[in-house]
Amino acid sequence: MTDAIFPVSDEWAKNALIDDATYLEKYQRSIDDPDGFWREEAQRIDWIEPFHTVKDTSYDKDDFHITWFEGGTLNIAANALDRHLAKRGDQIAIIWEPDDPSEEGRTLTYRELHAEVCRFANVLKANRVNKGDRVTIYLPMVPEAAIAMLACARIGAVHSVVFAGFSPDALAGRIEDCQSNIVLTADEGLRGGKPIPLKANVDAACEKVSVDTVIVLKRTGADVPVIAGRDVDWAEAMAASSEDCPPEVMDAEDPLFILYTSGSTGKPKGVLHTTGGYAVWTSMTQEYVFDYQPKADGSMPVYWCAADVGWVTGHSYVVYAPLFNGATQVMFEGVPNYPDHSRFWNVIDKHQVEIFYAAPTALRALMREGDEYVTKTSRKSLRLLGSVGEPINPEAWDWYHRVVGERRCPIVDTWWQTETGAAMITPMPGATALKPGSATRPMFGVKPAILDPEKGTVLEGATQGALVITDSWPGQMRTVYGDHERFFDTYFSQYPGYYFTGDGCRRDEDNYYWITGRIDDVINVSGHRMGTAEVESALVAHELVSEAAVVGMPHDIKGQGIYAYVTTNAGVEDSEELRAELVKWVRKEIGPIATPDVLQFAPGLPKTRSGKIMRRILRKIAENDTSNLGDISTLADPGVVDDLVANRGS
Ligand code: 6R9
Repeated sequence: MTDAIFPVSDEWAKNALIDDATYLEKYQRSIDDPDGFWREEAQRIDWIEPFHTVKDTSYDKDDFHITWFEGGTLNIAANALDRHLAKRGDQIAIIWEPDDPSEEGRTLTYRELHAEVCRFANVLKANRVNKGDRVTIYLPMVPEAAIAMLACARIGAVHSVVFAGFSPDALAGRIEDCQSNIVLTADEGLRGGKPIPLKANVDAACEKVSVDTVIVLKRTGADVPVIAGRDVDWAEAMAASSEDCPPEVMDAEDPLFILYTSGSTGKPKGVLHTTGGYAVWTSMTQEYVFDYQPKADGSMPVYWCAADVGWVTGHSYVVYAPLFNGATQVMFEGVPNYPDHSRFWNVIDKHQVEIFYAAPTALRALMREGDEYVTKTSRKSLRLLGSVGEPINPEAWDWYHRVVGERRCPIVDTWWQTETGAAMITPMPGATALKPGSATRPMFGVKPAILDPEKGTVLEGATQGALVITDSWPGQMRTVYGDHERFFDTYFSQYPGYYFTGDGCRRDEDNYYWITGRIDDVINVSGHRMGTAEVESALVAHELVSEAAVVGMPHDIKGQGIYAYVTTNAGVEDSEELRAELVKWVRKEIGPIATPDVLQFAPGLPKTRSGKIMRRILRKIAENDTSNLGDISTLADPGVVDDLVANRGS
């Protein structure tokens, strides 16, 4: 199965923007002459002032800097909206599909979206938001989430979108870290028919951090308390606001957004992206990866990226790149299994979606329910499928290809990260022969290398090791908000001169790349990153817990699950009640995605004499691979291992 190769079909090779020869030629040029290549690609964006320097970057510690398109000025919202008005004013930009299919959806043309964004930009201004201020967005998947993000970009405010599934504590931490004075939220969210108490969560977060303003959108109409002097009604503010809002002139390197992501140390990092490079990079990748071009009749194919705006995929491939490229896209509020397991495919039929982009975890969950939920729908409109968030196992790839796409739709398995802004290693449908489970070849301008993880030396040819990127690309993150040193330390110190991705990778004889998963202390749960340290610090924050160690474990649906080893305080009785309470505690501290799948009480953890927890052993036990635990002679107390194996949880 893993040796299978799916060549590009004649039809795709003929009609796609990029065929194989073009890919090879363009890729080579992007590496040999980055300045020339990017100068040309940058013309896809409307600049107010042209840039004078394409690229000025160095990963050296003493001269560390990353600058793209210096001297250039632009506005992101104007690129997403204003410039389309003449030609596409009446074209639909967003088709909003609500959680409940019996509820009426909404469509917004480019003209309508532009008007809403301008109006909301004025609402922000009226609430004292200035250029450079941070705006926290805690909204469900409704058009207002995109409107809010674009409104920030229009006035030069920096948005920080917090996934609406995060807990009040996680929200408070993010508000505090970026010193945001304003939160945009809704009364409630709706997912799979269940209300999510967003406003109540914001109120709870605001008991820990104070903000001046909370703008509240009515989504369900639930009765939520209004705090006088702080809370503002979204619709009322919009009604009182003008549609006239000239876009702010932004420098190429002005911040666009902060998005928090988990790393291998405790606190989530505020990944900061800037304006010019991000615009060029996301727009270019969306066009080539999804072959996004007008159809024969001049209309744009309907595109659907099923990611939530709370994640980077929702930033780059729902809000920004599709709008830069004049797309018509579906924005989906719901979940794949509500009202039943056909929902994705019904939405595809309803809106005649041609390009569909989703995460392996959702596909695996649907695959388990049987083919009938798929085969009873038409899906005739589909031409291209995408995958993102984690390695797609060959079984899920095969199902996606054979059952969902009826063998006629290529699958673009796009490897990238919050930090990279957009797709880095990915097929292009007209250019790349596919191998199930491989993200295939690098995007233009991306120079991957594989290093020996221990020695840091470059490994050539078919090999396996740590994946690094050799040079900068325009959409690279620019800093960790408020902690530039942490930016350097996290990504550039381990292997000097390289950007270290944190991922392991194999390269085969055809120079195809196969991502093998994280090699740092990050777990990928359903495509969402969880730092083991984050879950550990939540656990030890409980008064009965003295120590915790968290590792990933294989999980059929989620890809990886969370396995927690917990040592309780002396004298505490380990019980099922306590286990349930600790699981609930983690959900409350971080959010449901951090829910431990297994929580094992451990009287002791395997530690070296210097006190370092040997995670390698804990991983093996979690994976139920206990026949060969490797060398445990350096443990301070090898006896603890027997106990852990004997009491392995499941
Ligand atoms: C876009 C996004 C990044 C991590 C990344 C890697 C994993 C993402 C993947 C993939 C294999 C793919 N990952 N896409 N692994 N194949 N196509 O997911 O960003 O949430 O920051 O996660 O996800 O481990 O390092 P982010």
